Amino acid sequence: MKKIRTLGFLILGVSFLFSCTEETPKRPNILFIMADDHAYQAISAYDNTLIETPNIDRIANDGMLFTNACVTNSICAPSRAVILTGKHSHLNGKIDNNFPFDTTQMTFPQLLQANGYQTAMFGKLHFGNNPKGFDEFKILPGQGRYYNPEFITKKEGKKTITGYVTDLITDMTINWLKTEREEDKPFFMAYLHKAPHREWLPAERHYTDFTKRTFKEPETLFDDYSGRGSAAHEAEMNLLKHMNWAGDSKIYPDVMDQLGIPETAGWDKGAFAREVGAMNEEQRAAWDAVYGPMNEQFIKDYPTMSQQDKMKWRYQRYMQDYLGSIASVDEGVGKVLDYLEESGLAENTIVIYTSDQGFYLGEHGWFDKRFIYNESFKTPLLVKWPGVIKAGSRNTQMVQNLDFAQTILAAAGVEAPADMQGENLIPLFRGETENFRDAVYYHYYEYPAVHMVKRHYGIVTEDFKLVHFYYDVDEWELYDRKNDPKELRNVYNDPEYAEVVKKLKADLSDLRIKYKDSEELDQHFIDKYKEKGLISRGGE
Ligand code: SGN
Ligand code: CA
Repeated sequence: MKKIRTLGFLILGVSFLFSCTEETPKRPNILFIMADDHAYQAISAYDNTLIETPNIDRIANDGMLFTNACVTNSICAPSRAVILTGKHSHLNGKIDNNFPFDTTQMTFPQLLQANGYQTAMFGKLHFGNNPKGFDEFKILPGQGRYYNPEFITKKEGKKTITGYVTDLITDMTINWLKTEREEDKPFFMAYLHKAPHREWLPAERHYTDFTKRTFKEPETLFDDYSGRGSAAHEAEMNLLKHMNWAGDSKIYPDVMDQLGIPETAGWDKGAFAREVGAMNEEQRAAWDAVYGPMNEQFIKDYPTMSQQDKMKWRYQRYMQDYLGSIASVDEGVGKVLDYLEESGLAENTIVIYTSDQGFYLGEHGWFDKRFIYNESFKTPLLVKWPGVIKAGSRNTQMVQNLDFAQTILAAAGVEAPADMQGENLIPLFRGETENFRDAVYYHYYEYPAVHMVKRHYGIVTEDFKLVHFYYDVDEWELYDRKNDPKELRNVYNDPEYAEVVKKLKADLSDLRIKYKDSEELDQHFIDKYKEKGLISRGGE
């Protein structure tokens, strides 16, 4: 009798197991695509004034475009640390590009791997140490190079590979999907582009087309920062004053000498030598064939150019190379999406496209990022998940890169550690928009450092942005996002906004408590910074 009962239970158990596997959908693959410094203004799904990105747009056409996605700390390595740990910078400790990432922390890829996912990472990580939780990786050391870059590989040590970085990363990604993917496991792939990070070198096939184009100037190109505090005035991100002539605008060092143009920064010509100097003879000849005539023209024009002409010229040169380097990112994304479709993987693969932060494309006369102001605070986010996200949908809520870890873990059916601080975005994917946060917290630290953007933290709601700049100043700014979308008027001292300031200060204080940030921690990171004697150039 006992035996029969046991057998009965066994059969029941086995059939239950089978019915489970029949009904439970296969766990989704996850393709996480991130470009470095890719502004939403340079993705046509957001705005096609500057460039068409038909392939990146496919993700939004087949899925969801987030129009209010933002970061918690607008700079490269800290953003990546927030993404991997699901914790704000003050808790994961990677407050800027210099402090090392504490690798004893739990990151979501480790959890995916431990729960049966096959994991791979190709491209730019920028941590100073190797990623944990990956079966395979090939990453660039630090910032990496555009031409003939070196890679740190998990299995073959360091390798220098001939070619153009964006295309190499794309090839590695597709190659892994084709030849190394294990059919019986879901995968997590981190496909991470260096482009369009400074010094913005396009692929050869885009030189001619992009250097001929003229781009629409932003309305605030000649911003004088009146109506704002000392942080905007003192930032060193101006296209005319702070962009390198050789390294960024690609004026040959000897042409600078001939025209008597001094280096902008101590590494101006050095950056040119590092990037353009890494080309082989053939690549260099192709580059010179286009950038040589551009230099010739500049020699003729420069002596009669006004300051305003120079600013306009700088903007066009910047956009030609920045957007030119995005063209190959878009092509690469297209190839990977095509492969997913051809192989039948697309149906059960979540595709996420984002950047480590936003970027200024001449707005306020700037390049670079760091500020809580819109162009650097916001980040692109496009997500496709067949069967879950309705094609062509849009979400306007305040989602953050802080939310990625928990969202990805939830999609994989893996429980997120209780100390992660983000939100699971899957209800938003399904179109359920109730009970989601209505304010986000932001904190930037890397100061004094390259670009000289002061330390600040703040709260952002759909309607307002309240910011506190500290360390060597004690200044507050308030922006009315609805009535002043370009953020040109600090209304902090305007009596009409006194109530708003009072309420937002209280909310900001609550957010600091909620996320476990504090004045003691602000001071702790200042002390650590001073101890190290850091004046950073951004983690070379
Ligand atoms: C380098 C760049 C900076 C940039 C930092 C950080 N200068 O230092 O413009 O802000 O990287 O960028 S460069 O002349 O050396 O290119 S980040 O994306 O890695 O945070
Ligand atoms: Ca970046």
